[in-house]
Amino acid sequence: MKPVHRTHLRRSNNALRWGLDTEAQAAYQQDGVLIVEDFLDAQACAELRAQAERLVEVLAPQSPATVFSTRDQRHARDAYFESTAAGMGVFFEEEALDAQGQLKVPLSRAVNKLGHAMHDLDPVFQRHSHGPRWQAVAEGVGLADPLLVQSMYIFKQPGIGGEVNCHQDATFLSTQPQSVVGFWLAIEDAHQGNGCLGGLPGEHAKGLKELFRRDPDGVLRLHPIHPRPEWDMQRLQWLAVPRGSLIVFHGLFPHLSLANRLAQSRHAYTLHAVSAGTTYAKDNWIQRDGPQNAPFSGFIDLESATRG
Ligand SMILES: O=C(O)CCC(=O)C(=O)O
Repeated sequence: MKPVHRTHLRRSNNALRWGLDTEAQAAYQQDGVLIVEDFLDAQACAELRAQAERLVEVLAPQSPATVFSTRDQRHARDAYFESTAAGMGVFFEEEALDAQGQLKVPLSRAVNKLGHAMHDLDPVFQRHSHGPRWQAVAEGVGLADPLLVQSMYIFKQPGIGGEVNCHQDATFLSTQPQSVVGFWLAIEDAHQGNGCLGGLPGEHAKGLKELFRRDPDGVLRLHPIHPRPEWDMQRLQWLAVPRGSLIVFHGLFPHLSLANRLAQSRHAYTLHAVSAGTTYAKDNWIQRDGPQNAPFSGFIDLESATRG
């Protein structure tokens, strides 16, 4: 089995623009996944990490103990979860709370993730989520007109960082035609021991398995798609990457991560973008149509707007 392709962003001949070379672009089309090493430098990773830790301190006291688990859908019924579609909130690890919802571990070790609009609402996350390098990767994988829909900072805490079941991101963000792309940035070295990402190269070609959407009664539910694709788990590859690497994957790329049972965390920052040229589903859980919500930003339009 050919390992997932690894590449670096390169300057074009006139050195004005960043880009992915044609081999990397072809590998992404074939596998639905690509690793871009040295995408973000150590300083930027440290800034994101420090800001995530500050946000936990600020946001945790206002939040109900909201546990996120892809194994069940409790979070879907939770008003707090929904309020973070265009806001920011903290979600706790299942194993961090006792039956009464009290923390069993220090707060800094208890949070599963932050979500879902730090890229628009927090200045540090905003700065590191936009710019020509992001745009170059998006264009290289065929997303010329990206709109950023959500961001998550995932802590994968030492000892208790929970498992993420095999899923496709197009399940949670639907466009016609399908256009979602996931950008997964390693804030720390990620390897099999601390729960790195794993995925099934090539299996994105089999189509979508499930759709998470708002039903007419207003409730978010998972619906199976027919015919239901069967994934070949023999194709599973663990995507161990050093800090600063970006794993970019197609919305239909099946991926997962195992629990982190080591004493070492595995922080990651993820962004999901869709094409502005597609129809964004009205029953997606994230909507920005309220009068108080800013529209989705692109990787570079926000940057040019703030530069004036
Ligand atoms: O970081 C992880 O463990 C899982 C992340 C993920 O599934 C995603 O970004 O879509």
